[in-house]
Amino acid sequence: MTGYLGLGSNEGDRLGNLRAARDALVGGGIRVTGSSSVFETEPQGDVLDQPDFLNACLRVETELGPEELLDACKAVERELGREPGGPRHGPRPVDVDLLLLGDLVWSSPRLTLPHPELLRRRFVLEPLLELDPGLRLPDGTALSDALEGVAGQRVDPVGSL
Ligand code: PH2
Ligand code: MG
Ligand code: MG
Repeated sequence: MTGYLGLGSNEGDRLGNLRAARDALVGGGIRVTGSSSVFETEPQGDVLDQPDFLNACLRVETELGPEELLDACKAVERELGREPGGPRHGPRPVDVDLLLLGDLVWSSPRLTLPHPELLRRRFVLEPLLELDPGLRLPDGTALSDALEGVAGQRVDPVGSL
């Protein structure tokens, strides 16, 4: 199945952290088939007073189920030095979010698919649309239709992953 992951970092060597996360994801049933550009982005969410993020997205191919893929993302976060239980939405060396997995609609205590914030965050829409301009949610919503509503969020391409 094809999945999409969001990478984010706003602590330490931000670009190095994103690259290390991509490298660490490979293997264990995950193949990376696409990497977006890297974008410098202003913080969104509950904590606005924190450093700018670097964000990027990956397209992956996997036979893992959603909870197993989430486990793999969390393992990479821990491997790269993120302490579990930090403030929600606060600064982090690396954040690996599962955004979409095929046409799966999923809701469990630890995982909601598609990612509930996806259409409200320009820092995931821009890299996802760069990877696949025609990408749609399982319900048919085109991601490109959401861009207009988030145009005010600062997201600047800064290079390649
Ligand atoms: N991640 C958050 C909260 N806010 N803002 C930006 N720009 N980029 C992020 O990756 C991000 C955020 C929680 O995971
Ligand atoms: Mg996140
Ligand atoms: Mg996360």
